[in-house]
Amino acid sequence: MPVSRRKVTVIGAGNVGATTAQRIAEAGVADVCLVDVVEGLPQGKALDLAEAAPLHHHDHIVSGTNDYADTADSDVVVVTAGLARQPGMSRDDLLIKNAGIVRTVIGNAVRYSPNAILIMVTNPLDAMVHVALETSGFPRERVIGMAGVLDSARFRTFIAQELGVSSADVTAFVLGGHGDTMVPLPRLSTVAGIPLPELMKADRIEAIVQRTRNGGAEVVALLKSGSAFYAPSSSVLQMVDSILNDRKRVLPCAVLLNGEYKIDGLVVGVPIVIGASGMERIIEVQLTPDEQAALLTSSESVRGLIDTLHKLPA
Ligand code: TXD
Repeated sequence: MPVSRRKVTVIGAGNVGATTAQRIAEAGVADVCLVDVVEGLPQGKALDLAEAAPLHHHDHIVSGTNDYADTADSDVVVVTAGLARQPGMSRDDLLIKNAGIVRTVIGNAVRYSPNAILIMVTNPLDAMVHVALETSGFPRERVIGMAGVLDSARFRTFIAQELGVSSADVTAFVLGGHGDTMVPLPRLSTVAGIPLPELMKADRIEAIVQRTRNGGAEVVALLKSGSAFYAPSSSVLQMVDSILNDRKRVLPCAVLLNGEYKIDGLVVGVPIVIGASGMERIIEVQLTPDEQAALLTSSESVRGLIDTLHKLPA
């Protein structure tokens, strides 16, 4: 009986991309094709990862390329390609440069993998999901942004550290955009089912929420150059694993809303059921007026970025 091997293409062989490739192969989830514009970089990292296979007891093929023909028939395409913000570069400059990169890589990738599920990682995340939706023409079910899994992992880590409990018993509910405008919902976050406000004072919760919002910047400040990649790549792995093994995990992901949460036509982080067909369902919960207002503010910041992009020639 022919065995069909599952294939994930990871575009961008930098910190997040290469570590994602490592995690996917070493978790035994799929073969990985690593792509970059820089010649030799994806090939070198893929060779190094392939040589680790005997030590990790997996048989997955890890390959590296600059040619999209090699990415053909991928089940999932993860996009990490992009620039980091350089000194003197505004957020808008970064937005415009990365939008150009994302348009190019998505155009190339979907030509060879028209049925793939796209997972976007490049920042500014929510705006890049819009660019990927427009460029690919894919339905919203197959274009999903990674941010909420990372934000909620950070939130869970800080809650567990504060309470001295296992992070495995902590669940965190996070809505909205990535970073500054993220909307954590402490009343729906729990420790072994116990609502967080019953275990922690409001001022400590607020301090942890702020630390979570600032989670990316905290790592950048310590590293001095480059940004977080271990927890981001673990977050991508969770999403890829839920898709390829049809686990139907309930994970916070950035998807296009068509009226859910009273938001229409914007990409926002919400809890979704993620499985073999991508985003299978959006889970809507009743929000308090304050929570709803915070979510709308978060989504409006995404609208600002989209408006900037649409004012430019494509
Ligand atoms: O939560 C999240 N979504 C994020 C997002 C968490 C962490 C990192 N986040 C963003 O992911 C970050 O702000 C960047 O926009 C991306 C990638 O971060 P990474 O840390 O991996 O950046 P690197 O190490 O600079 O890698 C980027 C690679 C690099 O090798 C470039 O040569 C490549 O992207 N690149 C390209 N590859 C293919 N095609 C094109 N056009 C291209 N341009 C650059």
